Amino acid sequence: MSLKLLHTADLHLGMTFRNRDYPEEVREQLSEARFDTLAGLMTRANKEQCRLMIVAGDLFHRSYVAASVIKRAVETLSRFQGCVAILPGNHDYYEPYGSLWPEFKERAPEELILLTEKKPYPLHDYGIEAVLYPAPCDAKHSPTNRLDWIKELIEKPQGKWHIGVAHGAVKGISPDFESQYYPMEEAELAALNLDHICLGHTHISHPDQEEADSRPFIYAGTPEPDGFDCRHQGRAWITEVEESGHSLSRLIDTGRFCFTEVHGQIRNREDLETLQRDLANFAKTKHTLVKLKLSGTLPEEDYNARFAAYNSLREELFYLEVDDSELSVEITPAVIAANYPEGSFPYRLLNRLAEKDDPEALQTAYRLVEEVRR
Ligand SMILES: [Mn+2]
Repeated sequence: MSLKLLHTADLHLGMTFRNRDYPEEVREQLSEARFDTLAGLMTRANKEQCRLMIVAGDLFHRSYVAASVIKRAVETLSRFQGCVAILPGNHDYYEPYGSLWPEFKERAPEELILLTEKKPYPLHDYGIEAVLYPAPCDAKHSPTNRLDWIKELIEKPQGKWHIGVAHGAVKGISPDFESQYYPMEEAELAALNLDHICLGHTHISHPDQEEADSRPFIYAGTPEPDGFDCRHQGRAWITEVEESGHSLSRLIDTGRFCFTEVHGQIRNREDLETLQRDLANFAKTKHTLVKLKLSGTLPEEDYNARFAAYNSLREELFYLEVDDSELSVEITPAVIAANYPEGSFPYRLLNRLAEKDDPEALQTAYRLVEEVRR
């Protein structure tokens, strides 16, 4: 019999999304989605008949969260029919005298196992012939990882499968410029000689492919995207470890919201309309948050009406942010005459460029003139 498990991490329950100027309602829904996604993971894991679920850190966004958040997390995780092993990450790190994990433990049934100590956790009592080897975080930052105790272990306990669980940055995969996120090396992880290692921390799954065949370690990525630097649609792994120790993992889609950045090069009203249509179509299938960057030019009338176009698009999308600092009005002799006194320097300069039929130079000159005027 093989061991089938669901591997997730970085749920960040209790995240409030104050890092950006979102409307309150958007914030609430983004924050709520993280619970829905967790519930969806339970349903999926039950349907797939997984026996184990591993949360490789940052189940919570902070090491202090509201009691209601802890309560909901415990309730949701308890829906899983197997056992759930939860590692404290660097956001929800373990402090023996902190309130988070003791409160969690108090509410949790025994099928929810907290991996707070640096010791092997045999799962025989839960009917699983596996042993877990956790590297729990004990602070927000650390220049060293918590794998040492596994390296120093003289003898592993009896078990069919030996599985590591760690949270932090693997060099070359998860960015960590100041070496403060429990840095780990690929070779170091491979040398632990475990059948499989479930990692958390970076919000992007690794390897970046649908299936992973007997990798020493894999990163879960977040199951629910949390910002514009997270372009996937929410992911988790279902891993099957065979009797031989050979493992096969496949990525599953798990998220609700989708963050995307779009660059639109506009020359006329049709371009803007096409862009609007494309975005609206895209939004039909997903709850979409869009950062739209526009550049180019629009005829004066359309340029002046652009806010109405943004607003109608805003109705189609869950959230829209527009940066049109590089979009400008199309300069024509009529626009020049309306904006500058006849015979003035800008009037003469812009008209001369308009006659030369060099729209790019004309637009640049217009932008410079306007900058000086401000
Ligand atoms: Mn983290």
